[in-house]
Amino acid sequence: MKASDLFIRCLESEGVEYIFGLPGEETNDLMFSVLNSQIKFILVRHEQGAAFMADVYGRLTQKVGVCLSTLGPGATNLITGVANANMDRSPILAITGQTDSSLRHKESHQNMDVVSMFKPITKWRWSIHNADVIPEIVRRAFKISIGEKAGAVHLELPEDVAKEKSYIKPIKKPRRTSKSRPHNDLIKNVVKMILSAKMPMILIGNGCIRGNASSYIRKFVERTGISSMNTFMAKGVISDKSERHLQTIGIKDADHALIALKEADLVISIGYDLVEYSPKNWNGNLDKKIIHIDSAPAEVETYYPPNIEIVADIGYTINAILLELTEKKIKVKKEKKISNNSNNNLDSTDMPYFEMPDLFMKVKKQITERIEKFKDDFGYPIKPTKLVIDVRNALDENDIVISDVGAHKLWIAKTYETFNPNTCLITNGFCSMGFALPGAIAAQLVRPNQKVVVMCGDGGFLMNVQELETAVRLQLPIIVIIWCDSDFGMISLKQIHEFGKSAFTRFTNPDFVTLAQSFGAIGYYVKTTEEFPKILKKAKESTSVPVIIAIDVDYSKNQILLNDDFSD
Ligand SMILES: Cc1ncc(C[n+]2csc(CCOP(=O)(O)OP(=O)(O)O)c2C)c(N)n1
Repeated sequence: MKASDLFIRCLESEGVEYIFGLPGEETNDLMFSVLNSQIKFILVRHEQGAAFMADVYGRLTQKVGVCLSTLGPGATNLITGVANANMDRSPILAITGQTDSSLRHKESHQNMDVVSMFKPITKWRWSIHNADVIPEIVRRAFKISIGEKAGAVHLELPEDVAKEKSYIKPIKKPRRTSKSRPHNDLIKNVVKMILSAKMPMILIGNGCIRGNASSYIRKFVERTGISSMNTFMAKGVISDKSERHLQTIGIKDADHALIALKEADLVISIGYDLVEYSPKNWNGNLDKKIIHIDSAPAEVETYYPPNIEIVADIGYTINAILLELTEKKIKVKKEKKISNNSNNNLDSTDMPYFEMPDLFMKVKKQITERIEKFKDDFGYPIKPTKLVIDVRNALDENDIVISDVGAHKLWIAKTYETFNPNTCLITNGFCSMGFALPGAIAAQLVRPNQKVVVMCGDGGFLMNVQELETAVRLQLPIIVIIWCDSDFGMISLKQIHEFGKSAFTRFTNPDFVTLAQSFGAIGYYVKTTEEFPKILKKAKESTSVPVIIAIDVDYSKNQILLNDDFSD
């Protein structure tokens, strides 16, 4: 078999459905191998878009998303998206072409050491030197990418190697792999710590989404009464409707949830990635006990010294803790009868049950008040929380919102109520602007029956606006809501906070309606707040055409994102 065919057969055997990419001369053998395969090639208009699409594909499917570019400039264009996926723990494979091996050692057209460029932004990378090793290398790449913590891998296939012949067959991936179970002694110690805590708090991170642990954690919270909160990238693991859930934490000094977390004496962190939110913010005095539960060991960090570290499957671990708590039949706090609608045989009345502390109740109330404060405010430009609540009301629980990066992201993280995992996607590790529009294309491909809504700033929208053509070509009815302020709002906010004025952040916008139309999309510029829900309703009716909705946003209260006393 020709090496490029073998490479694509190997991807098929890994279950790859899509390759997002933009070809060059050096990838042409691969392109014709894809043409003869089951894999769909999604042509993009900039390689960065391809990497963001692979990233969101990886987040939603928990399979490796694949993106492709040519050598040199194509590869460097991929880099931002690959770094984003890697830091946000999304499994992706980046494939790049390369010049003929006989030219590699000397100055030659577009020849650069791409593998070295990908070193700091991938878990593993390799240049394939002969056809016979392709099955091993591809299998290895997929195994490393999906292994916890998931991330990016990179493979380079030089032009001449792609034309070689090989008799080697693809290596089959295992049908199932075992998950590690926690050690019993550690579980006993965890239970002792929980039982002696006065104000325990569960801190939920993105590892719970990757580990499909939502149902276990919901059961745990319901049975024990322990309050919880999540990071930006773990929205929906616990429903924001849960009365003990203090929703989203992640703003440095100004965070409702932080007020509560600072008072907790025990933090049970589950699938928490430090890249999202530094523990210094909540454990600056080093006064917390910490139980670390994750599928990977804890990062070494001064402000995050776990008393107990359990490295095992999150679901198994939570179940084991619940079982141990039940077996102890210790009634520590005032016991309550609590609903038992889950599927194991635990007797809920035997569980120790934590009453919600007054402070946590107060914080939950303030969070709800904040979300709803402007729900009937029809001032224009629209208030950020009004915009968010209108979008929430327009969507079903399983529809997907994808946020770009900027001040709008903080508003969305803090106030977009999320009820299920992977229904509000935020990039919060690498935080690259321009993520949301390409990401929505991948989301709509894998979730054709859910509405997919992008919320982005007017800055971030134009960073990957070219992918609107991809969305139109693929007939994807994504909705893009552009928060307009003619400013890199997040940056001017920080500048004004520190320097008293802003510099080099203002710009002018194109006419978003004609821009949308020129791509073949539908465009609206919402000019009154009353109109917004009506336009959203109309936008939802589109079944095959992307809809762009631009709306002016009142950013005058953005400073509360930095020094929030929550009275405003
Ligand atoms: C690719 C990239 N460039 C720069 C930044 C730094 N940055 C973070 S937020 C921001 C401003 C975003 O502006 P806009 O998209 O208009 O959203 P807003 O803050 O106004 O809501 C910038 C420049 C970044 N995160 N990513």
